[in-house]
Amino acid sequence: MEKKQQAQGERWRLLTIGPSHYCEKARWALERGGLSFQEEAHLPPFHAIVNRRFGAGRTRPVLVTPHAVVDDSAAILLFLDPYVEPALRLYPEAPEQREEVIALASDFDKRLGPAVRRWLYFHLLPDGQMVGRLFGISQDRWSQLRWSLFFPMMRAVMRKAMNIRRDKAEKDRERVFAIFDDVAQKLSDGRRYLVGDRLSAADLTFAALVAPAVLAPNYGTFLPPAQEVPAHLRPDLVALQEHPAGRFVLRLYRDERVPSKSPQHQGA
Ligand SMILES: N[C@@H](CCC(=O)N[C@@H](CS)C(=O)NCC(=O)O)C(=O)O
Repeated sequence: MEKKQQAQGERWRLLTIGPSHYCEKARWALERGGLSFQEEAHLPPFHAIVNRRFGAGRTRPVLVTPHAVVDDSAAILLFLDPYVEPALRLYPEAPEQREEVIALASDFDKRLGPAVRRWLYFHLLPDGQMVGRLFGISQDRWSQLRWSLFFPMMRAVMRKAMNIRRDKAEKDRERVFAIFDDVAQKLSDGRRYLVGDRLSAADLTFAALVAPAVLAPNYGTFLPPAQEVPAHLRPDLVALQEHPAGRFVLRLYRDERVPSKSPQHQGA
């Protein structure tokens, strides 16, 4: 594969919605690859205005470099690979393995990411304080006051955009558990990674997308300790942590996810 180099002093920006697990995918890949970037987080719905300025679609993450604006997490991982030293690349050279990695990651993106998100937000959105912490809102009085005025509007936008309802959340929960079972089945032959013998985009995508549901230490933004999660949600999160697929994710977060150094900028 071709080799590209990030020029010294070149400005790369990762536009995020702080706690988003799709943004965590991109952040993890950038940090793992040793690439230099600045993260800029915005609250929804303001993120969409900034995206438009860069000609990007509606969602985050968006990677802005002097060479390209890349506005999808899977496309970002593919874009980054040539900039990363070969031993740390996320896509195997062998065509068959590469295809398998792309197919698995794409399935997680389509079916797992939205399910985890809607299920967790259904349970977390009632607690404005908790959501404020997830979004990195400062604890000072003025920030908290502004947040308490703004949050109801943001919550309404999120509920509508993601169609967050109890019946959907229950189906999402079932889907998350079913995909955990599928992944555990794959790992049951003792393999250390989903494809091949080192971390690939399939592992990273699965791990990042479920990290908030297993409260993975080393996640790039704040996740609450288990005892602060709503009591009725806790047993499910503990069950996922103890599930073989959950233990796999916690292992990857422990061994493969260097703690995030990216400074958080919470824009309006
Ligand atoms: N396929 C996209 C999905 C990303 C996505 O859904 N991002 C969410 C945050 S978790 C988002 O930006 N939502 C705001 C919106 O849709 O306006 C990717 O992988 O980057």
